[in-house]
Amino acid sequence: MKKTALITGASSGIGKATAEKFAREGLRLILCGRRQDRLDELSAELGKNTEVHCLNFDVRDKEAVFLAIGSLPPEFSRIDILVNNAGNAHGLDPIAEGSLEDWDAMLDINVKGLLYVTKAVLPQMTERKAGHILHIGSTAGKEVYPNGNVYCASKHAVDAINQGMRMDLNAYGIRVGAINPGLVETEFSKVRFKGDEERAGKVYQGYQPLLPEDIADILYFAVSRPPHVNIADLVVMPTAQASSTQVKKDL
Ligand code: NDP
Ligand code: 8X3
Repeated sequence: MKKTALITGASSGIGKATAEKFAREGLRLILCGRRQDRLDELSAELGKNTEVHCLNFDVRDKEAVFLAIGSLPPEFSRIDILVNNAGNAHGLDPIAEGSLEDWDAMLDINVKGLLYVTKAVLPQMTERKAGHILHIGSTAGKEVYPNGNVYCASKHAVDAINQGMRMDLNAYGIRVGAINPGLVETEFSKVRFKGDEERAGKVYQGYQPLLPEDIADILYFAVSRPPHVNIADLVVMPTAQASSTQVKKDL
């Protein structure tokens, strides 16, 4: 039977590439994000291959999250796969200089938003005793780097939530896992540096970063394993990267 996947943050980067990969593989899709024009464009393209439904909500807004997911038409209301991908870094400042707005954004989106979406999707999974939840964590959830403070904290929280959720949903047979990428060239650094394209571009210069498609392929690998196989926690970096602070650059 055709599976349905809900992807948060489908309007760019890893989420968009995942939607494209899943569509090529014939999954039914629920695309989530705030930029409606991006969602419309992607939906029109992927709609040539599969059924697509778009939901526009800010993951920080818990009422909007529950309203949107509760409003799904019957053909999309059985969600087999949830990809908790929406998130970003905001700023890269020493703790004494960090902005409260940036800290709120990272904790509210990357941690609380992920929880709200999961809470809204879970009841039909626990009822059916089936489902698959994949979190996009980060190497920042495995190690802390200078000035990464709150972003790293948010991704360490995702790591803890991934482990806790796997334990709590074990009795239901629901698969829970995380893919933790290192440096992937997306709009991530543009958002982190508040639109400064030059500074963002430098993050990916002098080496081959991961592409969002590399992560999409891994996510599809995870969801296409037989039911007894759960990719619980996977770290993936560009070959040029050895840790958050060690990247071999040819500059
Ligand atoms: P992008 O900036 O390209 O994509 C981020 C996505 O998240 C967008 O689709 C955006 O959609 C969505 N999003 C952001 N804030 C909100 C919000 N408040 N409500 C709803 N959706 C939101 O970056 P990436 O693709 O790189 O990031 C995806 C995930 O991957 C994030 O969790 C990030 O932390 C993680 N990651 C990224 C790495 C990298 O190097 N790029 C490495 C490791 C992890 P919209 O603006 O339309 O709402
Ligand atoms: C994104 C990768 O190294 O900027 O999570 O934290 S990094």
